[in-house]
Amino acid sequence: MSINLSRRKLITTGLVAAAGASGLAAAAKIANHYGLIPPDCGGIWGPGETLTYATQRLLMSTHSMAREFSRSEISKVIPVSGPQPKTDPYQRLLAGGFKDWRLTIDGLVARPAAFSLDEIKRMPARSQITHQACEEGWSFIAQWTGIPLAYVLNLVGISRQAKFAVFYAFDETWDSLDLPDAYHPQTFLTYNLNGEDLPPDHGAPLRVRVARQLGYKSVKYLEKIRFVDSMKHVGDGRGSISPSQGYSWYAGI
Ligand SMILES: Nc1nc2c(c(=O)[nH]1)N[C@H]1C(S)=C(S)[C@@H](COP(=O)(O)O)O[C@H]1N2
Ligand SMILES: [Mo]
Repeated sequence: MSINLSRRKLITTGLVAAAGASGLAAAAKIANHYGLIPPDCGGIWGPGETLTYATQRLLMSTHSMAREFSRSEISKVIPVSGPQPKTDPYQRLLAGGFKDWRLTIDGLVARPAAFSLDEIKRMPARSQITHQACEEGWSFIAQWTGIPLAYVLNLVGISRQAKFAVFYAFDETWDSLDLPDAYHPQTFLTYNLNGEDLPPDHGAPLRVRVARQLGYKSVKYLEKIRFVDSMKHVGDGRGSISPSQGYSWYAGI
């Protein structure tokens, strides 16, 4: 542990020193050596993104926890960003109470699966009362109930080559998490918000909840999770829809 910590400190010091002394590109080189390059590193903010992601990964234990709140702190108003898809097949599934909806899990897994909502609700549930912040400046505290994503990862058996979990939604949104964040104990698949079934505008029937990153990482209207070894050939290769909208793939807070 102490070896790990001092090694981590050394690398971080190196990163920060390099960033100051010879520019961000040198920091990116160090991060690359340790496998800490985010998928969107090629953009104009690339070296900066790398520094943020690598420094967070090295400074914080991968299991450092987001703050949890008490019931009395739950927000009265919960804004919506990205309302329910108006298109088929989402509206058809919604009209049918999501009986025909399945969460597909495929890619680099030992046992690909297609779980129904009932099957997911029978898995061991957990709750968290956490803060969700939108990149546009508003935020709220709410209670989310569902299953830790780690539970599902263990069910399907992630292969050793897998490095990212990619989330696909019924709208055009897609995003990904690296495996440390996918396995993080506060990363949930949730079907219940403040004690009620997840309302359609908040992501019914199932959404991701990523407590340690900005709201846009918490993908709503989930359809599929795919495990891949690289983000290079997924979408435009930058890890999520966010870089094309001016936001970084890694949105740690
Ligand atoms: N599928 C999908 N997921 C999404 C979005 C979206 O438009 N589509 N918006 C994101 C953004 S920008 C934020 S801030 C949160 C908002 O969650 P809320 O609408 O439940 O408050 O959902 C995120 N997940
Ligand atoms: Mo957002």
